[in-house]
Amino acid sequence: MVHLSRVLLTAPRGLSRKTKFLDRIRVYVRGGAGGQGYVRYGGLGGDGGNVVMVAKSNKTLLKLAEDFPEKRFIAKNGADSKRLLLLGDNGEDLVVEVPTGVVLSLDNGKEIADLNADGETVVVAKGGAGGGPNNDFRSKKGETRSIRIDLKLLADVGLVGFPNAGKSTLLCSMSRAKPKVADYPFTTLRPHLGVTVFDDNRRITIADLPGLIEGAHMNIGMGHFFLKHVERTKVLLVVVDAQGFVLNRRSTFRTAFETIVLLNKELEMYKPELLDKPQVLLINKMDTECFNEKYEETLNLLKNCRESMDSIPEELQPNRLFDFKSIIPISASLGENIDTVKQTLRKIIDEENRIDKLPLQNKLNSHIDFHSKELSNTFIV
Ligand SMILES: Nc1nc2c(ncn2[C@@H]2O[C@H](COP(=O)(O)OP(=O)(O)OP(=O)(O)O)[C@@H](O)[C@H]2O)c(=O)[nH]1
Ligand SMILES: [Mg+2]
Repeated sequence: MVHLSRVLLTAPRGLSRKTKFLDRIRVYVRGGAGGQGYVRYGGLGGDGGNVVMVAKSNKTLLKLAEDFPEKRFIAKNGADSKRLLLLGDNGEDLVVEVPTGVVLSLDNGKEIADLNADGETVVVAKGGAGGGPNNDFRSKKGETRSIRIDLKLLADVGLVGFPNAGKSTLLCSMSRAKPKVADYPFTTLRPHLGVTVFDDNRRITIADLPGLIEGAHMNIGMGHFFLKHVERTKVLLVVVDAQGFVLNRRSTFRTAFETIVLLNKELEMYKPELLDKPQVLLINKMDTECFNEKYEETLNLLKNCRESMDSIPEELQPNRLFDFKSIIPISASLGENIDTVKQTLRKIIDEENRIDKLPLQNKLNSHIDFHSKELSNTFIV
C-alpha cells in the first residue's frame, strides 16, 4: 500500500503544522428560527435567516478558521409578530465567505455543493418559517447541519509520484513556481501550483503534490490526504525516477516499474475513477547512469504489465492498469524533453476540452480515435 509522508501523518487533520496549510475544516451551521405568529390578530412571524456560503478567490480556509475559531455560523431569528407590529421582520441571512474551489459535504459524505467560480453561492442551512396560517401560527426552527468544507485545487495537470522522483524540479522547469527541491524524501509538504505559459499566451496550471510512499504501518486515513487535489485535474502526470526508490535502509528497494504499479494501486484505492483521466508517464533523470537500459527495461515491463508484477504482493497489484497516452523520458533538472511534455499536455487538454463539449455518442467515438493517434516525439503504449 502506498501512503503519504510521516510528517503529514502526524499533523492534525487538514493542517500541516510546519506550513500552516489548511485544506479541510468542519463547521456548524444553523438557520435562524422563525418568529412567532400572533393567532388572535392573524399576525405573521418573520422567517429565520439562512446561512449562505459564497466563494471568494482571495479567501483561504486558514483565514476562515482563524477568524471564526469556534467554527459556528448561526443566522438571525425572524421577529415575532406583535400587537403593534403584526408583520414580524425576517431574520438576516448570514453570509460566510469561503475560498473558491471548495466542495461542501455533509457528515454522511453527501456532497451538497461545489463552489468553483468567484461569487457562486449556496444556502447551507435554511431559516425556519415564521408562524402564520400555514403552520397554526407556530414558527419553525432553522435547519442545523455540520458541513465539511474541502478545498480541492483547480489545476489542469496533477503531478503524482514517489518522493524524490523530481516532481518539484519539473514544476520549476515548466513554470515560474519555486517549490523547494532537495535530495531527501518529503521535501514537498503541501500542494504548490505552477503555470506553464506558451508562446501564444495559452496557460496550463500544474499542481505539485507531496510524494506518495509505500508502508503498511502508516495511518491509512491520512495516506490519501492530498490525492483529493488531483480529482479535478484533467491529466495525471506520473513522474518516476528511472533509478527506482528506497525510503531508508530498512525499506524494500522499488524499481521504476514497481513504483509505477504501486502508484497505480494507490490511485485505484483512493478513487478508481481517477484512472478515467488521461495519464502521461515521465521517466525522469535521463542524465543518470545506465538510464537507457533502465528506460528500455521499464518500457518492456509495462508492455506486459500484468505478467511483470511477480515481485509485487498480490494485494498491492491494481485491478485496473494505467493506460498511458504517452511515455516520455526526461531530465527535469537539465530541462531535457520538457518542451515535448508541455506540447503533449496541451494536446491532451485541448482534446479533453473538445470532448467535454461533444454530445455523449461522439464523446465515446472521439476517445477511441484519440488512442490510436500518434503524438510527436513520444512513445505510445
Ligand atoms: N540527476 C538528476 N537529478 C534530478 C533530476 N530531477 C530532480 N533531481 C533531483 O532529485 C532530487 C529530488 O527532487 P525533487 O524535485 O525535490 O523531488 P520531488 O518528487 O518533488 O520530491 P518530494 O517533494 O519529496 O516528493 C533533488 O536532489 C533533485 O535535484 C534529474 O532530471 N536528474
Ligand atoms: Mg517535491
